[in-house]
Amino acid sequence: MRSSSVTAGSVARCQGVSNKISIFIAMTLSALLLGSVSPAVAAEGPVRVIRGHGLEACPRNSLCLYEDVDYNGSGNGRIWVVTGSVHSLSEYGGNDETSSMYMHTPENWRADAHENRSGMGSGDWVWMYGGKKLPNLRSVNIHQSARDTHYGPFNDVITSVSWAGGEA
Ligand SMILES: [Ca+2]
Repeated sequence: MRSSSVTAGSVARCQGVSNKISIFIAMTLSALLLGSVSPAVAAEGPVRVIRGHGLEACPRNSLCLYEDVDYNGSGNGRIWVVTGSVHSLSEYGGNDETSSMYMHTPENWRADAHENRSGMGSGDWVWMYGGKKLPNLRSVNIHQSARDTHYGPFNDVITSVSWAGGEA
């Protein structure tokens, strides 16, 4: 009688423990799924928007488009972190906003920031290479193309990015 009640108690305890383990596993799995799915989706897009200032705010292997001059100064302005070609920054609230840029990549990486939609056959662009810094697009006048449509400062005109990237 005594031994059977002990056995029953042990079984009950074991079931309790196994239930707790099941719940723990379920919670861990959902945490892992949530944790892995969200960043993976975000990483697939060519642009993500962060806030901050300074060159150090720009993640490695990306082109950073700052909404204000001097890499947003000391403010908490928007930074469009570009890691691939983007046809229109307006999808990310970033059309005609960029006032300074930093290409935080290895030296041999390339990207072009266009005043119009890339591939539309018109407009000027700024050629960026790894390490290139442009603190103030108000003082940048660029006429690299025979099809220039813009003759003023290159401030607040960038619409798209053609990303060539490179080997890390
Ligand atoms: Ca701006």
